Amino acid sequence: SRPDAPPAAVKHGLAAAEACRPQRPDWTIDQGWERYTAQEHAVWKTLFERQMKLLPGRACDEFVQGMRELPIGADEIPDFRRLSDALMRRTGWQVVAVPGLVPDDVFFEHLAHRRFPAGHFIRKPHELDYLEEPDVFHDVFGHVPMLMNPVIADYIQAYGEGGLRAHRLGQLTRLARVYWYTVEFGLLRQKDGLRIYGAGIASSSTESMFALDSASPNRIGFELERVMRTRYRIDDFQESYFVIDDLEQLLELARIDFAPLYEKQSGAAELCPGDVLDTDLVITRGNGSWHAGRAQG
Ligand code: HBI
Ligand code: FE
Repeated sequence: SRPDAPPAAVKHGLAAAEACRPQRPDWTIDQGWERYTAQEHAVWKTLFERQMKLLPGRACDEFVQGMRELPIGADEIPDFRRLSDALMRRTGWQVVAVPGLVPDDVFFEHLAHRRFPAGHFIRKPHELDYLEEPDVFHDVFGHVPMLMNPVIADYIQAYGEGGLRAHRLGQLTRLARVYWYTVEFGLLRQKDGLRIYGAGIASSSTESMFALDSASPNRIGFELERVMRTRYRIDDFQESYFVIDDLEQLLELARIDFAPLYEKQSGAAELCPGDVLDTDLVITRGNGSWHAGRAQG
């Protein structure tokens, strides 16, 4: 498994972004909606239609509901001003444009103020399934529908506040894992089976099939301290997904003071992404076939 260094993509992203100085201290830029080309709108359409075919029966009800109530469609990259109007009315969130990955403290500062930083660019036609930095499809299609839900809206704001504290305590690695295994790659148990709520899954056609249908990954009941110890992969599908029973579970999470947990865990062993423990609430034990056949990152 990979060492728990900061994700290569994050480092890369910051190096690239630093080359072109941010114009504003909060790293926001204008989306420049009028400047998108027909080809860029067409990439959006390809991605949008592909996901909308896959997500019925896979995405959780809250995701589908949020999508339905937003000005997001197949024909064009959404305009952040219109998204913000709809979000503001519902949950008080806004979408602001950024050039790509932004520094952790800048990211958290936005979330703590209910501003979701979204990449303004869209991936190229030849890299539909490959992303080094979050683009407008990942950020808008994956994240914004969930921000229409009041519970997620509060949870992500709390994550921003917790992120600022964790940053000061030097505990970002542990907090980032909680974000990764919930907001990005979380699964939710619904009455009719497991569903996707994580944006990293919902915005990826291959991973939305893999996460739910493959025999390879583990699916394990979410436990905070377990997840805080678990490394994650940024270069491939996840080896384990963590399942919550309802979104309210995230609200409880948002109320927890993490500082004593960081203290308590300072000596605890780190876990590899594919580890399964005797104490885990295993829903499906994966056979690991996908990652066994691939070079480790
Ligand atoms: N910047 N634009 C953007 N989007 C992210 O998801 C993001 C970021 N900067 C830092 C970051 N995520 C993560 O490293 C934190 O959640 C820890
Ligand atoms: Fe994301």
